[in-house]
Amino acid sequence: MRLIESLWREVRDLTLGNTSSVHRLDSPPAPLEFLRDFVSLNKPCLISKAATAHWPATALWRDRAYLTRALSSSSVTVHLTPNGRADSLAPIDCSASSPPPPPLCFASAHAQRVPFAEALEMISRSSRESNFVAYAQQQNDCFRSEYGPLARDCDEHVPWASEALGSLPEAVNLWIGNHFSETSFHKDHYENLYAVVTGEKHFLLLPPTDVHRMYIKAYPAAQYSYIKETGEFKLEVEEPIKYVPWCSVNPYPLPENLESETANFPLYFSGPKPFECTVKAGEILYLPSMWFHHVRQIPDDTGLTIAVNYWYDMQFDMKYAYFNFLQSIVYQPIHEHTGTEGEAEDLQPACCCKSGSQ
Ligand SMILES: O=C(O)CCC(=O)C(=O)O
Repeated sequence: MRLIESLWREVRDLTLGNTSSVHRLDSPPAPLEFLRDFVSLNKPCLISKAATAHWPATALWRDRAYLTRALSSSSVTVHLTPNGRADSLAPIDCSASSPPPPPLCFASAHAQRVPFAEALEMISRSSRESNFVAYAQQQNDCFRSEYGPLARDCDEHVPWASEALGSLPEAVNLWIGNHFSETSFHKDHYENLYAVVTGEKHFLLLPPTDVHRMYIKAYPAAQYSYIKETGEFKLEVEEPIKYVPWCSVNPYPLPENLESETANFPLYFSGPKPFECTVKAGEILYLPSMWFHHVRQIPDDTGLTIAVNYWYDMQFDMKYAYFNFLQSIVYQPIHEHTGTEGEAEDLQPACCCKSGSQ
């Protein structure tokens, strides 16, 4: 068994389990249980609707009239992209039609602050036919600032998590999207309590020990700008060039790209299946720090998926140091670059250090 593959298996055998499902809890855990069985093991869990049964939001936020009334004098930030993939890889030059494929960049969405009612309209209008997809996904504690009037509809923090982690959340964010908004694979340096309020979110999860399966590479940072008059997007690489380390894997390639994607990213496509978790309205996912996650959403009959997440500071402890060390090791099975099947190369120290959020 190759060295890194045996690490992936061992982590599943010892802690995470060998199925692709996430451990479910019927009621919120006691703080000690949460700390002992999940946080210290860096293991996700999904907590049933009992976790948010007392939140007014679970009933009120299905009503758009309520939301627009509550936020009638608020303006909020929406992120616009041509395809719903904000903070994601995109071809630098979309006009190139023949091989080889154009190089990729890390594209940030066009961010725009608009009155809440307009934001909701833009999100609802987002479709394959519209010329943009809008996603409210500002990650700067926006729930307590831009969406302040809604804060009373949810808990200010997750009490059993705050007690277990010994702190209050560093940031609380609100997410409003529809079918077309998608978040690409990445990881965060936070303990994340992710509550879906309306609709559903589908998470693909990989533990930090599977880092090599994500093919993290440095991509030039680029920025979309949306030109309202023409309804077109411009994607420009930032000057001076700045590199962002980002995961290269798209877990849902188009059928015509499946062969090339599986050939380019064999460690992802032929390794253990990622953990999969659909978080339904009212449920809370504990997404441990440094886990890679990819997120899609299924709106409810009002056409929206709304979620609130609580980011708690993680401990920069020995586990963090081990994961960083693991990530710094270059690992590529020989057949990836010689075309021959066979044993993986020995682990080699990386020749350069990666930096940034990945
Ligand atoms: O809901 C999403 O689209 C992404 C959530 C996420 O990446 C996070 O909470 O860290």
